[in-house]
Amino acid sequence: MLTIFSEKHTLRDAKTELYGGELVSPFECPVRAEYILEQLKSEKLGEIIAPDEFGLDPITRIHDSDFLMFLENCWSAWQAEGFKGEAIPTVWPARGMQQQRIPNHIEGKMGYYALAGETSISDGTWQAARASANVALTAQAAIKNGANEAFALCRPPGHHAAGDMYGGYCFINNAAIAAQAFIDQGASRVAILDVDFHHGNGTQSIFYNRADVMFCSLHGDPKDAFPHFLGYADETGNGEGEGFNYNYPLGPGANFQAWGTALDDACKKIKAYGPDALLISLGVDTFERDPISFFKLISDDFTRYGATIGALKLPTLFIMEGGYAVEEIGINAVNVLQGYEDL
Ligand code: SP5
Ligand code: ZN
Repeated sequence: MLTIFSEKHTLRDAKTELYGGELVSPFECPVRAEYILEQLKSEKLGEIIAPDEFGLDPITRIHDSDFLMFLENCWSAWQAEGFKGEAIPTVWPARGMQQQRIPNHIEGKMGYYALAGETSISDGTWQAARASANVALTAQAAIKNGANEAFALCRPPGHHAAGDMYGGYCFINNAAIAAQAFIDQGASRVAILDVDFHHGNGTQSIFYNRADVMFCSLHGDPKDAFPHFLGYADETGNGEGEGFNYNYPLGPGANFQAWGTALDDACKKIKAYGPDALLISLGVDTFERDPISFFKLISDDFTRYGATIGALKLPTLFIMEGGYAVEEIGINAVNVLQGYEDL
């Protein structure tokens, strides 16, 4: 399997995450990508290439330009205030407050564009997020040009980022941009299967009104898990998009039996939809020893479900999302790819 990887991921190297009332070293850290890369090499999965530069056009198909300008300028505006720490929001447009007016002050802008406060913005975040989008777009182009599958080793991840919101360690929605690129190049239907532990709220909201991109997500029940405010089973799409969004929320302790049953159902929906391409938002934070999640998948389960995805026999683009048990992240991610290939 062809892998796309950019060394520029290291530019995303925040020092702080707001967790349990403390500023801790971020779970989403550079070594994650290095462990995956090492495992790809030692398992000889195939060629690993650097991304091409696609510019902002495919990104603005998904994200608002004021949001992108905010991401680009946030760190310098924050520094200009004389703040000593990394940029984190402290105020939000909560119930009963103005939802549409974008403040001038950086502290107001942070709250306007942030969906969560754990994710600090710091020097290099924008550059790394741009590179991550290029990784996804290069993998998309490879499939468009005839490859049957590709692995976009994206970092930072993307599935929590909406058209005008960042958070959950995500800034630019790599999967959404790649899906849109398929559509813009003539695909009639694209399916996105999100197997990250967390609900892909950004991807869902981007395509919620559309029938040309189906979204299916297996995740920790939002009653109990981040992002808490989206991902319920009764969110089934809106307008033309009605019937093209499927959520499978699962409770604490879900093992492969429960998770795999949900996966089988999602795969049935995808098969019936008959997409031209399948995107997998590949988070391996479903692992039993993930430090911030509560599913109980073991490493062999990742191989098993890779084969289930492979059985769909669709052109498949794997896009890396979460996974924070860093020592095992390479094994678990590559197990999915090998399960897919060895079918
Ligand atoms: C891409 C991705 O996986 N993003 C996840 C972002 C989650 N950030 C908030 C984590 C809060 C976790 N609370 C866990 C409590 C564990 N006891
Ligand atoms: Zn996740």
